[in-house]
Amino acid sequence: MTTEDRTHTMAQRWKRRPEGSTWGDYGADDQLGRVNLLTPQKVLEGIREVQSGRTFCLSLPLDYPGGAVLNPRRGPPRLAPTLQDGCPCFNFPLLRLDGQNTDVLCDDQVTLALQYSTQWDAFAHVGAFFDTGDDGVPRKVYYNGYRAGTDVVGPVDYRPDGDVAQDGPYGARALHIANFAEHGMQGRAVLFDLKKHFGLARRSVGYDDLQHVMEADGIDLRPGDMVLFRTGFTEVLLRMNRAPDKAVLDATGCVLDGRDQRLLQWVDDQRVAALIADNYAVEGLPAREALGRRPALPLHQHCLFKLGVPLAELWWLADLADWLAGERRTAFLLTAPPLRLPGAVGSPVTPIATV
Ligand code: UVW
Repeated sequence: MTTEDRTHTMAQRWKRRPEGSTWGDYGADDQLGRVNLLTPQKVLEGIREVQSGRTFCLSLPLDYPGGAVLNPRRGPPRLAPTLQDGCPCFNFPLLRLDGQNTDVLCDDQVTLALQYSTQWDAFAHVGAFFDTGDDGVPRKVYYNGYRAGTDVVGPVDYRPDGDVAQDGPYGARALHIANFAEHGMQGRAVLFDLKKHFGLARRSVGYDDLQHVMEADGIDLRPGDMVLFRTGFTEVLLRMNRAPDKAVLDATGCVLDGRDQRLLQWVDDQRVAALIADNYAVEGLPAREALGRRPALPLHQHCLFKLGVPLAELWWLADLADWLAGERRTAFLLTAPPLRLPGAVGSPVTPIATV
């Protein structure tokens, strides 16, 4: 693409970008944001952190949390056999197809809320109203000015003067999760053990707290690192055995304070490639009260909409965090590709930490 083409495309999508955003910094049509910092050099940096070759699975079983308590929109996965000529293909004797066959076959499918359990958020997960045209008209847009309705398409165009049905196919045509899969979510990562420092009671964590943990644990945070926060949330959740107690969970573990401007600036200044937590939403929801028009999900808006920093939630970090603490280490190689599922705005993930 020539410079002229880029300018043209950028001019079409936005004239004005949100203050403090990275829009355009990685190219007019960029869909990766700070994931661009996961370069081959960053992968090598991650590999240089590997000393023992031991691996840790950082996923919950995907049928956790159980029920639809954390988010009523998201129910547990439903597995079912595929059908072979109308018959459930589970323990299906292939001799039904040919009397000489000796095979027995199982084949299944799943209905899965993509953000039910251990997950990545794509940039198309959270957008905002913003005056990209610099003409006083707020438009529904996503990272780098990609638009609701053309780039991110749902069945309904929600307008102030009435809802209008839209034609499919539905899904994100830009900023979908497959972008991260294709790039490869691999590189150097560091872990902040908030549970170790602040305990298991609910606590809103801001910039000062993160500075304290960095200094206390000697965390060597570098540009392009993926940053993980262990809060202990999924440890309490796992013990609930798929019957989560919302009142207990609402009082459990640290959450980032998305209204702390110094914390938001820190995420930008440190040039992190991703923010990952073992809790639900990474940030505290509902967020602290704030006057006037403001995002309900301030950290989501800062990361997914402005900076292009992916968020990840409900990871299983206990085993890794305990091992790292025992070794007085905080850095490791993280390999965490989402599903290469075009159109999706989130994805389950089975991340592997290699130490
Ligand atoms: C919300 O809808 C709050 O989503 P997330 O799982 O990213 O917190």
